[in-house]
Amino acid sequence: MNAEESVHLEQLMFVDDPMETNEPRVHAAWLPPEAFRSLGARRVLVHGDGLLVDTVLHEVARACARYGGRVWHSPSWDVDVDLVFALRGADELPSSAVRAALSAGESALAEIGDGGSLGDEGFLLARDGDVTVVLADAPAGLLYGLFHVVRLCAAAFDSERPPERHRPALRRRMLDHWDNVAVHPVMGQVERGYAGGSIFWRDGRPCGDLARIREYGRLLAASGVNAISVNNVNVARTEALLLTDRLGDVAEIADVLRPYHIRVHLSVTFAAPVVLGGLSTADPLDEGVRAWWAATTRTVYDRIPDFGGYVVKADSEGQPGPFTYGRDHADGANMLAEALAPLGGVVHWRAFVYNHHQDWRDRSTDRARAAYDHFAPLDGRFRTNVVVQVKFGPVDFQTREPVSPVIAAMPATRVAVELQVTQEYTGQQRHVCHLGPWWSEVLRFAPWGPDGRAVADVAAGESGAGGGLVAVANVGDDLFWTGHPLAQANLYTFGRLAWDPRRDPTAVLDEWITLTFPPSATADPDLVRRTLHEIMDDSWRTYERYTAPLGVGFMVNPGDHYGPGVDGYEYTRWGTYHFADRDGVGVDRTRASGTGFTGQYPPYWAEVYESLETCPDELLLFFHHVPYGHVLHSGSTVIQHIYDTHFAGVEEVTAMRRRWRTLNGMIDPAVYERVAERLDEQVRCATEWRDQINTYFYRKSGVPDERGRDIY
Ligand code: GCW
Repeated sequence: MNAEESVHLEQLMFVDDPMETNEPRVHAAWLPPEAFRSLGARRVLVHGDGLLVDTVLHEVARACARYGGRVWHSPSWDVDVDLVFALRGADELPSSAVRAALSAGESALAEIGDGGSLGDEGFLLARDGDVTVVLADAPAGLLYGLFHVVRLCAAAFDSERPPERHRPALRRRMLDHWDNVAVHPVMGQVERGYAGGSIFWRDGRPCGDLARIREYGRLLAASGVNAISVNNVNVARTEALLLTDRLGDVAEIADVLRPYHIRVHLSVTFAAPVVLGGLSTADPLDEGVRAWWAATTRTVYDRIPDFGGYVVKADSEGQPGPFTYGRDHADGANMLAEALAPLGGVVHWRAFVYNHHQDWRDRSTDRARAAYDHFAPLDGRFRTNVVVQVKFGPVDFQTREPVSPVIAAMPATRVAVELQVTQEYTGQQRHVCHLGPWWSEVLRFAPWGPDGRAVADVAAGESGAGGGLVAVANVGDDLFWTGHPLAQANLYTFGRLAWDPRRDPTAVLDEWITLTFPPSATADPDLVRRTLHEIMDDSWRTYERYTAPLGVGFMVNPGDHYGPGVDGYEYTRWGTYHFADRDGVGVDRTRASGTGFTGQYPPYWAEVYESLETCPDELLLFFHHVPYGHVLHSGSTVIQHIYDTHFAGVEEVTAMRRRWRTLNGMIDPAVYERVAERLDEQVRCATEWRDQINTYFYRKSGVPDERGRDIY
């Protein structure tokens, strides 16, 4: 070893002591130091160069410093190792042992691969005798390979482990932050945020905690997320400036996230040429407007060369858009796409467009129809770097909705599916509501019928050209990142399902549990694992049971969307109604007698949803208005189902709380206390839901509960 190498090694062994003072003092989520024990006790060689390889090196060095392992970066002498991370195509190493391991990796790849390419982000993990080999074509693959080794713990070093090749199913795996730069008078610092302030912005300025943003990037990389938008899709005056005067603030975030392979995107206002550029119009067909966007976009890329692109909410809920100029969404999106195309960027154009000034007396307007009515006719008109970003359901992130028909209606368009990790309608991170099973159902749904392609296939697109998966983030400056510590699992699960939408959500949850509550640091790991599964696995269905019944949706308090408000939206302009009267409840969306929404689906589902006989119980009231005595496939009547599920839901929440209490003293007391507190609130709120819903429907229908339980 020469002197220079030895200095380098010293640094690698001791850099970044985890106790150093700039370490963010926040909960470690799914990357506690303990999760790195197995890796950190090994002799590790990292081979290759570049920013992301440095990140791998840094991570390994940190783990080794803690757990006694060693790390080398492309050494020029022979070393004995347990684990090799290598970029294919990097220079040959003099070490014969390492050369042998690498060539074993290559042969494993030839055996299981299809010509050997691992892609931009993929990696291979294989065993060669006593050595584990991780190979990648590109540095990002090594980074993802590193976190795979962390997840596997000791299993990564199991000599019997067959070779595995991993590649993300979706190219873009993106989180949208609805964070405001300036505090919004109604929505606050983070719109629909339930985890404190923003990690990016505070009171009109960058919040300045770059260590925390870096830590966030690290967590996201370990889950598989590779893109992020850093401000709310509702873009107000201060936020608009991020595109120009305040671009430096965005660049700073991009610099911090780059080592974790996360590209930064920006939500922009369609009116930017007017509000920022001083032009008299934002007409997308105006030459001056196009030139303004082109020049502005070039400036963005000068500053942030790997900038991802724009996110746009246009002509929706009061945001400006092309309608003002008599243009359509394709005109608007294509103009931005034209500015971004030469620089490699995309525009995520949201399809969440509907009339939010509806008259509740008007039964012909149906909010569920709106996105399809606006966008399906535009299929084929969008440029290739436009991604139409569609909420997974036709209404608005409800606990239960059918899948949006737009997803199947735009074969000539790149479509991204948008999920909501922030729990706006699913308990606002005060309730345990693990959304993995719900997202998995959505991603596996086959819009053309059971034998056809799934939603995940549309998001993936032909040879990876789809729009990907996007979700609204649930993170804030809270100590636990997500307010409710168990809501971290939703964030983790989003990333993992975006990487592989076919994964079993229970297995993903299990992975999260192992990382977050490492067995080696837990008194009774089996009990902890079992209890968390009992509490979380079915918690989305539990939440569904005590809230709006049978897919009818909403019934929340207007404004903040928390807690029961059965008629809260019934006579408002927002277009979300249930139409309950003394005889029945539900929205008739059939072609035969209703709004015709069922006709927006391809034939298979159009028929299934149209007919009372075949419509699935859980969506019955989304598609049909039925009498309270209507008998469900389950054999129960609608009214009895409402009573039964609401009583059951509260019992389940009470059981969750009881189970949680058995973990007292077994896990981090701060986590224990925070969850315990939130479960008290969940029991209170679920009880309120149960009693308000049951009482409402009992008073409307006059039908008593068969089992004579308390209804008021
Ligand atoms: O669900 C609704 C929210 C709005 C949000 C909107 C959207 C950012 O209540 O707060 O605005 O969706 O998706 O644009």
